[in-house]
Amino acid sequence: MEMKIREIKTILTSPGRNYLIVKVTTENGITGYGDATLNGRELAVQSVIDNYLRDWLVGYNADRITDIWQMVFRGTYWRGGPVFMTALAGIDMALWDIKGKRAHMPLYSLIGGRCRDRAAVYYHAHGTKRDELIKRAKEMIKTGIKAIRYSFDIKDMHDQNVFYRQPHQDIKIKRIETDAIKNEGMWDSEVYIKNLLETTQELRNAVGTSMELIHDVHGRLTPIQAARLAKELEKYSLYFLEDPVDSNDKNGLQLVRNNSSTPIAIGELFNTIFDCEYILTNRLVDYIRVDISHFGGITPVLQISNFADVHSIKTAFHGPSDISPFAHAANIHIDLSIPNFGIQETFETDAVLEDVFDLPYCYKDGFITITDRPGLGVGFNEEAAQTYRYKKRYLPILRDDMGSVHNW
Ligand code: KDG
Ligand code: MG
Repeated sequence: MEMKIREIKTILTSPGRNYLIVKVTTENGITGYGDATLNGRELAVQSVIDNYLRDWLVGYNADRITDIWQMVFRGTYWRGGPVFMTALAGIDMALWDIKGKRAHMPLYSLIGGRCRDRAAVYYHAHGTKRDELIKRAKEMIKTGIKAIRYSFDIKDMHDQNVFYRQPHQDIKIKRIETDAIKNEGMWDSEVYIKNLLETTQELRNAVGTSMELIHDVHGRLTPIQAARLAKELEKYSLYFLEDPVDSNDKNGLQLVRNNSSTPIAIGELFNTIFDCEYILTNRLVDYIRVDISHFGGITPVLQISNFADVHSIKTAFHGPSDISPFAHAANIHIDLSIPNFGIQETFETDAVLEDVFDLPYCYKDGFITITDRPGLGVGFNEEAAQTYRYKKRYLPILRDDMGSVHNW
């Protein structure tokens, strides 16, 4: 069923934080939207779409999603990389949105139909002090939340007060630069490991077994440090430990695996199926958590989910606040329709987001469901989006006590 692409447009908006949205319109006026947000590199992705993909893809048949995906990925020789794959993801999601709108079907129906009624989610819980984190976790249990990713500011990083921060949270950080959008923090892995073990013990004692606990190391440890940590954490029964080592270090991951039974999740930095292949075939992880916007979109995420299933590995797709509701909705449609879904990462939605996006999903008792609106099901108010102006912002940098740059 031929239906040509008439227009491809990018929209930058910042309701609470920056998002890059792709809008694809067909010759008969059907519009589809996708997420092409890459935190800190939004303008680079926008340039790939506006200066390269747009003129090329206009005139192609919007129905042929796999062919367009193959053409852009395989056909262009210089494949991969986060900027390019995020641009491709934005287009891919918009084309699936169009297909759903044409068929009058939600995405989950198009890709095989529901396997389940609702999907389990985990939220972020952060405390600038340990008792704040524990208080927060207890409050979350009362609201029905059943799983959290916990993080905290680390004290005593060389006696320099609060240094460490999660980049997506507005907490105090030492500013080395005067420019408000460039931040540097200090990192000491041994201080971190000690703080993490103490915090995990207190948190587990406080919440008992009524809450699943997840921690994200962000690849900041050496393989031997990560192996020691994963082993020590066994007694607290984490749901999973995320990115214990640099995700490119497959042998490092193997060392962690050989030394501990703490479940492992990895994947948000991967951009192609080839980045995951060794890890999945060798069963080095229990959960694959690729990011739909940085992995090329719905088409390759379905492929990697099937590939993981063959190896008895479940999914836990990346779902932080720095990807837009189009990506979150796409995640949820997939969560509901693949056999090997594990858990979905999410965050507490800022009300300002709903000035721009009409969300089709809703959270209840630690689970998420989605409406049966066609396509991705997300409403987008373009006029409102224009009023939230893009603000340039860099991701922070970590240094050790010698001043050397540490893994992010
Ligand atoms: O932009 C960086 C974030 O996406 C990342 O810090 C979030 O690690 C993350 C997670 O697991 O959600
Ligand atoms: Mg992570």
